[in-house]
Amino acid sequence: MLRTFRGGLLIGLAFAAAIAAAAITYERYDTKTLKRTIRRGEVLCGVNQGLPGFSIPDDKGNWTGFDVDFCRAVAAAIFDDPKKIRFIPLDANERFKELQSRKIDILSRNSTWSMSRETSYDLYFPAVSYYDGQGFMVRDSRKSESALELDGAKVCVQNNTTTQLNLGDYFKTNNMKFEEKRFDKLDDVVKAYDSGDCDVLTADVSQLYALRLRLAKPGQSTILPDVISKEPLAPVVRQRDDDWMMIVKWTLYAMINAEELGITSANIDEALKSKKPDVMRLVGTEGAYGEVIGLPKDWAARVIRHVGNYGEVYERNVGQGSKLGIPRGLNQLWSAGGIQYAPPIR
Ligand SMILES: N[C@@H](CCC(=O)N[C@@H](CS)C(=O)NCC(=O)O)C(=O)O
Repeated sequence: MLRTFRGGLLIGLAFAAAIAAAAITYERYDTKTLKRTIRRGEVLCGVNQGLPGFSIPDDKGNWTGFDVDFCRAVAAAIFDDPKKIRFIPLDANERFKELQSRKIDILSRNSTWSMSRETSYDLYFPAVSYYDGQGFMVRDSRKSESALELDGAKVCVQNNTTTQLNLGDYFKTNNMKFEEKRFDKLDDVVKAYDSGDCDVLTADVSQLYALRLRLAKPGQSTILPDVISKEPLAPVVRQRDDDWMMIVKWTLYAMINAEELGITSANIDEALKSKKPDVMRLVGTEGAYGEVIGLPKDWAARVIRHVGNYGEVYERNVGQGSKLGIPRGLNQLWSAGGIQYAPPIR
């Protein structure tokens, strides 16, 4: 009798310990980002400290750029107000740790989606916002036409980036030598190239367009046509907060679907009156797709009204009409020759 009682007690204790351990494990993960964001009244968005076209503050501290607009879109979906956001500038080294430690809730900072970044920091890249690749910028006086002519060159690169890793791979694969000049700060990379300490600056091609604008004589440097890597740039969130991840993922997909359906910030009011089923599902006049992810029915209409569709955001910040002038390329919709492809809202 006593033995059965003791046995029961032990099983009970083991159970309690298992439940406590599970609770502690659970605590390690943040599952309440949306709740905290609503309570706080603003989205915490980690961005690049200063990359024209992607994220850059003006003298008054107003941020603009492609990555900035994506966070504004998330704020618009949640609050119907793209200004309910705080931008937190982060360098290449600290970005993933700061997301993991909850200093920010979305990282929208020209970050390449890779397997080890997801696994090492318990992070998740919900969808690709910009298909990029690594390239090289050289001074015209060098008269190089291809990256294969860079044997023996001095190459400037930033630390803690996929860029630095690809650089070594590329020269090794092509049996070429190079002298690597590594810097922690992007400013130092640009300065070293501008002062002639390096022959070549390597970065994601989109960044080369942005960085060229910062040179003393932008007209005297060329971006070579070679693209040596895949750099799928994506927003980043913490793992195991699926509700938050779904909001970030579907905000981007709503913007891409809106472009495909021809809905823009200028015609959103007409779209709200449309009787086309796919338009109605997107803008929320049919179904309750937003509600399932913790948002109101018109979440996507809010995004399109305040920030615009994917193409509008691309063109305004980095497209042919902007200072950067980057052709749409891979980031064109799949239906127009690119690979931007959003699953349907239905
Ligand atoms: N997409 C690459 C490169 C991203 C990156 O951080 N690039 C550097 C320049 S090569 C940058 O933007 N630096 C700005 C800074 O650290 O302030 C990655 O995710 O590692």
